[in-house]
Amino acid sequence: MPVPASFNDITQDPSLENYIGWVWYEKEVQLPLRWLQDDLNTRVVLRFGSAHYYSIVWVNGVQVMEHEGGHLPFEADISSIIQGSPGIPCRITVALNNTLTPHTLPPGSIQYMNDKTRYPKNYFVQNIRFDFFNYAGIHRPVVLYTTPSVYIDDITVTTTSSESVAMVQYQVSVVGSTLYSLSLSLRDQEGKVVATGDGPSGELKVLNPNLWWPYLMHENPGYRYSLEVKMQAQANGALLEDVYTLPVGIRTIHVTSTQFLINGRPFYFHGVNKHEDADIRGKGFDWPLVVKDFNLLRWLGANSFRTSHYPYAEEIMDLCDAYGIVVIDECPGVGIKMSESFGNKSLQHHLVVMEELIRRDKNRPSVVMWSVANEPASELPPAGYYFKTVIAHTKALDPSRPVTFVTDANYALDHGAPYVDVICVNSYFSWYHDPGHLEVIPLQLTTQFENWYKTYQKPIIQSEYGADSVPGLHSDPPLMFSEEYQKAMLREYHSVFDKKRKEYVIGELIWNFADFMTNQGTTRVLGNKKGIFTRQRQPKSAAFVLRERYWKIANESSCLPPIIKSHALFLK
Ligand code: BDP
Repeated sequence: MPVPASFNDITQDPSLENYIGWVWYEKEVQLPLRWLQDDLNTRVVLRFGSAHYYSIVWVNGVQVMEHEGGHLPFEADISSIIQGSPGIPCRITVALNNTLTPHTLPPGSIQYMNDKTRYPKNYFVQNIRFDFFNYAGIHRPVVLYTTPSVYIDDITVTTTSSESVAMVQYQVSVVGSTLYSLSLSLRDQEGKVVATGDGPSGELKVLNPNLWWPYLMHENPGYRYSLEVKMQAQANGALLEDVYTLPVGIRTIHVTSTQFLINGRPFYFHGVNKHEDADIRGKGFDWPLVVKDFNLLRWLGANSFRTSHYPYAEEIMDLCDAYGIVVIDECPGVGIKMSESFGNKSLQHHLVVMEELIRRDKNRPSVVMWSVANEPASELPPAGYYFKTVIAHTKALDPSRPVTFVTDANYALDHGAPYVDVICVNSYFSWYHDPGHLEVIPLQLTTQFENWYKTYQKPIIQSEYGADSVPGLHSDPPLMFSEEYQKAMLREYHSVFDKKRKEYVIGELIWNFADFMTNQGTTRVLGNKKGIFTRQRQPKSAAFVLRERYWKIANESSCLPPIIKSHALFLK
């Protein structure tokens, strides 16, 4: 089985496609001798970018870690197992289980079909309350890396700025000894040192800072300084040195009752929702696909996306930082519909997942808001305490960013909305409601916005809207599933956005960037077809409508410099 990849679509075996339960991976690697015997001050770490969902890992038969949940990294120090026996290969064994329970994220449940007249013995299905295909496997790269035995474990950076001066606050944690020294230097993109510091926490002052700006808001978006953190320590009679270089974007975020401000300027999200999904590889990380998607985002004039409905690969996030693509970073809290999923066990796990996500992405300038869930049953009474707690925990971990969750509940019944900073609302007028009736959109969408704003006086993002279209299917007048219908639906939504973005609507994210695989069902024709690109990343007619709109919005803002309409991807 290739890694990284989902296992589901790789073989010709139909039972693997929908397999639920344990799968095993195993690989032997030969480690460099110097890791094993020459230098016992070397710490060897085994790291998984992500695996779905519950993982147990052994090295040479010794269990080294277990981890609950996909989409986020986990790692273990394996030095004590491999050191001292040079010459023996390092055997890595992984057991993965993709069974979901009411307390996992996302939640799910196993249902045994006991009617012997209709189902074979022990027949069961896994019920899930989200539509994307539940791919499983080792989805992201697995690496072995080393640090000294005293090492930099974590760095936290936050920034504040005015026009002429910025402050970079840092905190560094070192593990392995209390006797160490730390020195820091911040370099600009020319390599010039602009500030220096020392010690585990402090502040760096940057005069005339180059701010991190979103794509299409500045001629040089995604500006990042390099923060070099150097640690020195004495251990076992040796001088140990660990150096980590962290890209740092200087930018500020503020939310008012009507605006989302980046560096003090109003930011309008004109972007997409995505999925990690492609033919054959499923959710497996794939560089060519990732870079193709960034080219398409730039072509489209999209300045943002939401990581619907789970954290995306770190490599994707790195590109967002570098190109200035603004991210609403969503945890895997999708399909939280059962009342058991609002209990203490689920809540505790949700808090841990937010800790893991924030630890991974907290230093990313592209991440401007956390989303703790998508379309939970937030009208259920326990949702109030549940979201109050998850959101308070998220804010305590990261006071620098606003927090939201994405709702499709009725504005008057939503128990989670009082705790969010920005209202993110999904609606499918003329699709799931009043199918075929495009003419209801203006009234229903206007009412939706006005009800939410009247109740909360918070800015609103239309975090999903869309219609399926089968590429190549045409119909005039527009009928559902044709490319014309998808375009007509977009235009109806856009006319309302254009009125309301003058007031308090601060963004629009199409559902979806590309077609994606789903569970089989009577409303899905080889997957969800709401993409403006096909699953193979070819544009449907709707992509051209959106492209014209996004470039128009980007160019109309009077405070912006002339935008260079470059559609090529220049690797920085
Ligand atoms: C929304 C969900 C999204 C689905 C979409 C759809 O948030 O995950 O794919 O509906 O049905 O409710 O297309």
